[in-house]
Amino acid sequence: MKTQVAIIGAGPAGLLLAQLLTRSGIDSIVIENRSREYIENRIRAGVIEAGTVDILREAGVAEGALRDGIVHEGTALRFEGRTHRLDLVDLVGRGITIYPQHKLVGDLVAARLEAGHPILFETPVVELGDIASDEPTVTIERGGARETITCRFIVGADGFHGPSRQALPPEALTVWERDYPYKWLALMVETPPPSHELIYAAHARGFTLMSMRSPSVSRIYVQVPMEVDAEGWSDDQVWSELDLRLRDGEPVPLREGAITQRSTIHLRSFVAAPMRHGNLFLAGDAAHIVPPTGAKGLNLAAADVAVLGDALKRYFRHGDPSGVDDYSDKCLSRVWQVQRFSSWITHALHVSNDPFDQALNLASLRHIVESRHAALSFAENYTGLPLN
Ligand code: RFL
Ligand code: PHB
Repeated sequence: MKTQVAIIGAGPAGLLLAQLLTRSGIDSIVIENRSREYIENRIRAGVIEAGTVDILREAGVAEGALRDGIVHEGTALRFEGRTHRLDLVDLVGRGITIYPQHKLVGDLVAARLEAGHPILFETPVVELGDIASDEPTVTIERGGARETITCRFIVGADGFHGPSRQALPPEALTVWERDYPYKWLALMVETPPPSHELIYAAHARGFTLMSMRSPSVSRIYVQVPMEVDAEGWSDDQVWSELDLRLRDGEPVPLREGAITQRSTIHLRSFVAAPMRHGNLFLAGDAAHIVPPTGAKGLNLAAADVAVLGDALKRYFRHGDPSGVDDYSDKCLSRVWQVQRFSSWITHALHVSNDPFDQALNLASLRHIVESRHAALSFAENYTGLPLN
């Protein structure tokens, strides 16, 4: 098989890039380890930035998000028993949209298949070859046999655990990592969200995030001790803990409902640079991870591929290599801004064992609700920094 761009991974990064390339008349093959059913049901992110909606629009795949997405003009920070609403639209002229990542993945898969372009599902990439050459290769495994795809560029959009980053010589890569001493229990709950917008609640017992997937389904993240696994707390324990965290001062009116899905999330920051080596590009979680507190992972993946899509268009259509040469630096400068925000908001909302740090955390939350300048900075980052 031969193509212009071999894309490893049918997550948001790989599928959106493929769509942008198709719109520019560039041929690609998307290779995905998992089944279509699996990726269309994998529960992950829920918040998309206004800038990400613009990228979806440009790619011709915004219909679902515009039709079924829930637009939020504000968001709330809760601490010391009070819920403080921040009017994002008033502050920076844009809000955020709640649209489940797996639905977006479904939209992208449908758009690609309807246009007659293939996705090789249930096909693991087992090797990347000749990445320094102008004809790099991707080896896949199908039906027990190995096949090779030859291309001009490989894009590793295969997430944090994929093989692409590992294909770089170790000496070519610099890695920055931080594991946070925090763990979340992520729940899908059949209960109406207690507020029509999100609530980020800091409490001495731990952090809680009240998000949603629809008017009748809440997505709730509860900070739990590191040793608690997905089934570690009974439903009763979950509800009594939520009650303790949300009832003091001005209580959050949360009704109990059936917990239909549980998982746990470790909070981590990670950056690998550069995001290009030879003719292999890394995009999305393959190159960077942010703790989910700031709702940025999916949006960073979309920003990467918007830059890469444009760069590849200039390369293939006009023979101009400047975009592909700038790709890594351009993305990384924004990635570090997003790391800064995600790391800061993670610290600010979680309880620290160090009393001095804990007092600083409360001071930074108070600063946001007391100073319009601080609120503006929060809103600018939370709703998404510009691409350029
Ligand atoms: P993905 O989505 O992990 O996709 C990578 C794909 O590559 C495939 N793959 C392979 N394919 C072929 N051969 C191989 N050898 C392969 N190895 C792997 C995988 O099967 C997979 O399909 O990476 P991508 O595209 O970079 O997208 C990144 C986002 O998925 C991620 O950043 C977000 O989900 C993070 N995130 C959030 N981001 C937001 O912007 N807003 C949010 O509200 C938000 N909430 C979240 C989140 C992540 C969460 N979890 C579970 C980590 C909430 C959660 C709970
Ligand atoms: C989600 O709904 O999954 C979500 C919302 C806000 C965040 C993180 C995740 O900050």
